[in-house]
Amino acid sequence: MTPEQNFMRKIEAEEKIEPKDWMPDAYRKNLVRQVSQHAHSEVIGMQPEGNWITRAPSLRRKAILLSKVQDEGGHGLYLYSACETLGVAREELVAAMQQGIAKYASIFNYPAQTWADVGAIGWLVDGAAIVNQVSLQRTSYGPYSRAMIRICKEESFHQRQGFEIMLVLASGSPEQQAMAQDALNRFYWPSLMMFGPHDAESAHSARSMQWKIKRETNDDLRQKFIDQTAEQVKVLGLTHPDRDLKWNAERGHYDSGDIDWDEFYNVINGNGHANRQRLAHHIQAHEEGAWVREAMSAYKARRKALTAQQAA
Ligand code: BYC
Repeated sequence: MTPEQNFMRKIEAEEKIEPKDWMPDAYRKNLVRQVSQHAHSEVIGMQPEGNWITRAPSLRRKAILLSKVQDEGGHGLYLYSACETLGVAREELVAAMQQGIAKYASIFNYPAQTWADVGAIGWLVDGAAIVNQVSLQRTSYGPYSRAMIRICKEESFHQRQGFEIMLVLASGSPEQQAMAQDALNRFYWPSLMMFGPHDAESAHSARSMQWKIKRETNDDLRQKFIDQTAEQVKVLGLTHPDRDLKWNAERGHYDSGDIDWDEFYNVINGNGHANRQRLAHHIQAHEEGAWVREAMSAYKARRKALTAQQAA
């Protein structure tokens, strides 16, 4: 059996591919692309909500938000580590993102303007992320799959805290209800875009499905999210932003209106509301953190020298 045949045998038998296993170059490259972009999304995704930590309306809300934003940073770190097992250095990955070569999820280029936006992000953005990530728990690459299992546990808490913020606002004063409705209106469509272009337009899907990097297509996952969100909007008593949303008994799913793909491509090509600000902020934080990385390297070198001295 050739290494390629053995690789495909494992994929078909639902065995995980591990870092030291043989894998086609294109599989490795595609994984580095997806996993690193996933990591960048987690880290850049800290910014819209992070901006609200000092303005959260109560101590309880502040503690929860602080912890949620830290979780996202942790997700980024697991994912960078998973990506490094494919033979790339974290510095390279971060540089590609900072230079605008590697993408991150388009949703994080939308600003969080009100406290209700923090609720909508937890509910819809983490909600969309979970739908996708639950299926990625079964991805064929072992380290990515294991990172997803842990991340999903934390994301479900994030989604619930967001929904609870929305529930409180939606059953509050007329001003609070209007704020919740406005956040839903602005975040609903960009959340649908998180699943990527339609399957027919998706450059990587066919290959990724064949290699079981992706387990469900962009459109199938988006449909799951549309269906679950339609019911949640009813619970909140808000008006659904999609006027064309209609239950289709034959399909057993909701039919929905068209997504504005021009907006999607405009945002992923760097022209969203906050693209420049997000990257500038990341670069600044990265530069300010240089001394931590230097101190860690110096400490590691000292430990190594000490161990060598003791062994001599
Ligand atoms: N935004 O061939 P396609 C979180 C790009 S964060 C930007 O369908 P693929 C959270 C795509 O990369 C969790 N770009 O690609 C954090 C490709 O460009 P390149 C985020 C997008 O990879 C903080 C091109 O369009 N989750 O939960 O097969 C606070 C063609 O697309 C987007 C993940 O990252 C987009 N929305 O499928 C709160 C999930 N969509 O690379 C919450 C992991 C597409 O050729 N990623 N593009 O330059 C995936 O599952 C897949 O990569 C995607 C896209 C479904 C996103």
